[in-house]
Amino acid sequence: MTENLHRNQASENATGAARYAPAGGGKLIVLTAPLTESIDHAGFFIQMALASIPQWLEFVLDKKYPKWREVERNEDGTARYMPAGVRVLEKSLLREYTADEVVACFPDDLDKFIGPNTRVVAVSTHNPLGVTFAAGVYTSIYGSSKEPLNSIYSRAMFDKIKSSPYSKNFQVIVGGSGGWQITQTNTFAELGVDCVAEGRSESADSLALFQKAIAGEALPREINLAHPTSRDAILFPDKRTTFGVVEMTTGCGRRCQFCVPDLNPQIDMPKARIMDAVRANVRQGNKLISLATEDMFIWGQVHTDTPFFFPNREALVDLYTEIVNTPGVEQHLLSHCTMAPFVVDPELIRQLSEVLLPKSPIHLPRLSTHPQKKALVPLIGLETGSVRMARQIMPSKGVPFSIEDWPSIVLEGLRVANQNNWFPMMTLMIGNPGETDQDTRETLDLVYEMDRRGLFAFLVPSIFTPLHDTRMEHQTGVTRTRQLSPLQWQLMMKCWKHNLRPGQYSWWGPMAWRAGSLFMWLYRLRKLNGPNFTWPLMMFAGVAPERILQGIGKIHVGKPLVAKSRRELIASLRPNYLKHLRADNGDLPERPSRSVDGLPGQSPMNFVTDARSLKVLP
Ligand code: B12
Ligand code: SF4
Repeated sequence: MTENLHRNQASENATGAARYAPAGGGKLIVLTAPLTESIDHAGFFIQMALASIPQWLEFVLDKKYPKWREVERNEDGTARYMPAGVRVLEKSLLREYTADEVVACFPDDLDKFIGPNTRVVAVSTHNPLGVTFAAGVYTSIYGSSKEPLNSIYSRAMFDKIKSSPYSKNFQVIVGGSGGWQITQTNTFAELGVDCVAEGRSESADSLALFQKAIAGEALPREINLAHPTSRDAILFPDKRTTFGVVEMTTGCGRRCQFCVPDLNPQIDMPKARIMDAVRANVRQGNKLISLATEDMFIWGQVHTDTPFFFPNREALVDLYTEIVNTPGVEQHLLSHCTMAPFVVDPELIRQLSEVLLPKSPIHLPRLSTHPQKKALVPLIGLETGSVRMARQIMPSKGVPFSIEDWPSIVLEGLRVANQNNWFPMMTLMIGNPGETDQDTRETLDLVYEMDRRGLFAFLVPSIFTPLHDTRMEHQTGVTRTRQLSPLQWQLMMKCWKHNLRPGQYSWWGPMAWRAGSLFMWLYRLRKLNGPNFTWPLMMFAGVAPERILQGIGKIHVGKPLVAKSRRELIASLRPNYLKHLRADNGDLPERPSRSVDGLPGQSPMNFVTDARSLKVLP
């Protein structure tokens, strides 16, 4: 390595800065991530809030979580926990460099590690500028600035790196799923970033990039790093990660047009390696584990003889049981999944609830029937209630069922979910390219139908964001909240009204919301969001019954939906899918009168009835 040579250069370049030199001259490679993406002690939701609210509302977080900025450090000042992306990158670099050359620290501690010896400062980031979905939208509703808190803290971190007295000696490489935001906004110079790397750090290209930076060679502004194509090539960190994140799968397979993670190969990680990473987290003091995935239900069913959208019940229950029973794991949080598996295998959901509820840190006293009022809150994409729009942007979202049945899949899946104390956080996209008022009306119909049936999910609407590299990258929909139509605003506000339902049992709850929202409207929001916002806000505030607001033509009250039951959805399946359904869930069709697709006529005996007929666990 050319390290010594460069250390000499460093001392020349940094003469004026020598007095700031950290002990030992600093580290060759310093890894970091924004504080707002590294904290984990206040729970998943604080990070989501940080990604969505403007700076002037920071006091709310400070009040609720007065210690949210306090993070834990190891004795040497390095970070005790870091986002999983930093940890995998660290592990990847440790294949080539020594533990003394690579360090991962919080932004506040950068001065302790960046010194004359430093050649690379590598930043991992999820959402540095807050331009992704469900982030910018809420700041633009509530704030004069469009920047969410997350972006303010990321910019402060970049400023700190840029203003380092040793900045001439090192190059700044940014990676992680939010790197594209820097490329797309062309903020390289402003943030002091030399290179944005897209892709995984395990690849040979990634090591070559670091070698180049260490050799002092100019880096490309943008580079694509290959994604491993096999499960064995994925590295698992043996250090503690933020939220105890351990990778479970990559890719998805449902091929939604707007989705970034779906562009990655569909891989499910070996159980043994997941468990090693779980134990490593626990050893280092983490009590919380969460498996990172786009759809937890594909795990154990990737590249098998069964299509991935028929979950491998035994494998999943076994994996989660072992995780939550690992000594030291006190809490477990779900990340992402999809809706159709709730309809495909309700018994899987029941069994997972038994395993997972006792370790869930989430309590929803108004909703849960669990003795301790625990609940499971996975993230699920609802996106739209319009079949026309769903067909266009996510034709396979509901497989094995047809996308024509999307509203029924959502209602039936949510019924199964709620029955088992799962209250998902469901994202919706408003202002998709080509979205008509009729599409918005149909989404409103679905949300009203949820209410009518007493179903509950936390509905998180956001404005369509064309994410880089996706199949919709070059399409534009609504780009600013002021462009939203009255119906789109109504959908946004109806979702939030629905979300407040469980909080409205007290006599004072609805009154407080009414008064608060009217005050906010008078004080700030009517100017910010324009006239289309007025009546949706009045509906949200409950100034008059919705029927009256509809009568005077100001809102659309959702029509009752006739939805298919589980039995009817199953009856509509392609016949060759029926063999993958489990008989213990019921609702299977009786023996069809004739054979289809050359298969013998099905009777319930032909369906999978017990674990012995299933594949070997991964
Ligand atoms: C767990 C998770 C969360 C958790 C925890 C996040 C955390 N800080 O640890 C929570 C729930 C809090 C969360 C919140 C949000 N999330 Co999130 N989250 C994930 C999830 C499921 C896993 C992330 C992960 O740890 N993966 C495992 C690690 C190993 O992967 P990685 O970080 O990508 O790192 C690899 C490479 O990127 C690369 N790499 C990483 N860093 C670096 C650095 C360098 C220098 C190099 C060379 C390479 C490199 O190497 C690593 C592997 O080798 C992903 C989906 C996914 N499967 O990735 C979504 C995802 C990243 N989240 C997303 C979003 C939108 C958000 C929110 C904005 C949502 C919201 N509106 O609230 C917030 C933002 C939070 C914030 N503070 O700003 C999107 C990002 C979309 C995008 N591309 O912009 C994703 C992709 C989900 C999706 N389906 O679209 N999230
Ligand atoms: S279901 Fe979710 S993860 Fe899968 S392709 Fe669609 S949006 Fe992406």
